[in-house]
Amino acid sequence: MNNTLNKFRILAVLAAGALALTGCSTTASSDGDDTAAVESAATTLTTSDMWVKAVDGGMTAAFGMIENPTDRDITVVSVSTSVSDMTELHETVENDAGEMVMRPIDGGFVIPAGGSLMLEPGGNHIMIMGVTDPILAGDDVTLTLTLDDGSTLEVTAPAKDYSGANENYEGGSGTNMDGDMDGDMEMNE
Ligand SMILES: [Cu+2]
Repeated sequence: MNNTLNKFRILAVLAAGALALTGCSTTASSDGDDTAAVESAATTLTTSDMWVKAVDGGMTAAFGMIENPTDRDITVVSVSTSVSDMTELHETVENDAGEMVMRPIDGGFVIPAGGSLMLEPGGNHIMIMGVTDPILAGDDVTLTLTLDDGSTLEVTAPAKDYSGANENYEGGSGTNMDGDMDGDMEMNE
């Protein structure tokens, strides 16, 4: 009987603890001057070495490092930019023919808890399409990352000249997406 009683006491303590936690977070989010307020994902993620490939028009991409120091995964669900209203989150995968192709990634970019995600040519990247005004090396491009908790993170990414990052779009059969690409942005290599 003693054992049963102890078990009950432990459960009661655990339940009280859970209630205390719930109460605490409720207070934090409804009480603006609570210094222990829950932080949004946007205030905890850090980015470094963000850049955009300079381009005359058409398609380009943004790259860089995103780090997540928190103890939970954070997902980038979408990105908007100052240079286009057409963006996608892309991964690069090998297709059935053994070619590396890029395509929208299911579920967005997951930045693992305590880890990082590298966006780089030939890998994951932020695809920017339908660029109408030239993006020149040295221009600052604003990227706004929307995260899975609804918070947004604004990042400034300078443009630079880069001759790579000419991946084929999956299912594109080698044709230009908008017929408006110059020689620097051929889809076929
Ligand atoms: Cu892409």
